Amino acid sequence: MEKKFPKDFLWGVAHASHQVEGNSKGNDWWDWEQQGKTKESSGWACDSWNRYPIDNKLAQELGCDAFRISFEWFRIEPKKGKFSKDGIEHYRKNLQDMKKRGLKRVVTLWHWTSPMWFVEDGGWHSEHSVEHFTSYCSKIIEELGDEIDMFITINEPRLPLNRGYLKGDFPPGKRNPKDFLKARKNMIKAHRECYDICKKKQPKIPVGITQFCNVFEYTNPKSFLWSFIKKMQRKYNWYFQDQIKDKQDFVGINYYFGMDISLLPPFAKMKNDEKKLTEMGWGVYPNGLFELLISAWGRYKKPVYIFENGISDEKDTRRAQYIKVHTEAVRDAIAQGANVKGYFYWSLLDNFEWLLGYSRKFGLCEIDKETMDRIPRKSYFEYQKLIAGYKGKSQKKRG
Ligand code: IFM
Repeated sequence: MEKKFPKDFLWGVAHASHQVEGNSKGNDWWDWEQQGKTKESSGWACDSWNRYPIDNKLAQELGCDAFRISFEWFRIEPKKGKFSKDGIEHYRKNLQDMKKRGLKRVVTLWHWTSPMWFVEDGGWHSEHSVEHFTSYCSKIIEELGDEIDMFITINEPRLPLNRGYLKGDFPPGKRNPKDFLKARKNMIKAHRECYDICKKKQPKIPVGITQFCNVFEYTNPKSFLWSFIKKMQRKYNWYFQDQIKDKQDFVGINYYFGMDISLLPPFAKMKNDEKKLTEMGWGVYPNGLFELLISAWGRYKKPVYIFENGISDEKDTRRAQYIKVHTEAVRDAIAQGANVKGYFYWSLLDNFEWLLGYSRKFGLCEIDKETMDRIPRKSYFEYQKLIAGYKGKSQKKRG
């Protein structure tokens, strides 16, 4: 089967403010880091706050059509209801620089970090959270709406909720199911209201969320538990999108790995294949992406985007192959009729990987921590070739 990607397919890279900008004094993750809850502090990160034109140039030279970034809420609204002109102008310049380079601007409003005043006012589990978030969203749309091509309100809501309210290793560090439910309800409400705000003020900008998705691989597919687990997997993956299905213009998927489960009674045992594990301990499973894309398109009939897919691979021996097999899975899903419109590699740069600090290396480029120079890895050039190849000619089906 021969199949090209659609002409308007977006090839991209992604990163997020707290993980790359540096010096994020003023948000809750910075505070969490100072409490010693992470391997190390984010510090100056990649200094992308100052070096964003270099990052944009790297994305442009890769041959990307789009760059996914996020805004850092405390830089835009350092005090409740008081917006920073400098913060807004900074992001405007960044967005204009991207446009100049032919990059579509995909902006995430909330990629896990909140201003301290928001946390002190109760955080996501407080009833005020929706009002605070929608006010931030309104300001962004009013001020920067003309410079945004796609808008993601919330990145992977499930992770900060599970980890922040059940496991307690992300801020706000709670283990409280009641607060978890309140926070989840508020996030859903906040997204729904933001969607309406955007549609009123900038109806042309597509709006949605993006979700971290899990896929289970089975070693004994004939087990009676098979269809039950598959059903649970779908419920789990699509919970948020189900709640907002009338308020999303696309379906965003972040996909990294599959989990191999041996259904050995009495317990289902997680059994990732050692050989395939990445530095994150994740199993490489491109068929999982294929399955998700088919499922997302079938369920919602809205354009589907992979807003994150990547591998931590310090020696850079596996990254190019990882991208190759996953993009082939995307191409196959398109060939099967799924309306997939974009693929974003996570990440352009090695960046701050939350609890794990800088010990994980997802970047197409490494960072020289002394000079903050970006050093493209071999896989940067492989991805560049791959994009050019896909744009230029039709490809053979994967083996
Ligand atoms: O680095 C994170 C990102 O912030 C959210 N999605 C998963 C990535 C890799 O763990």
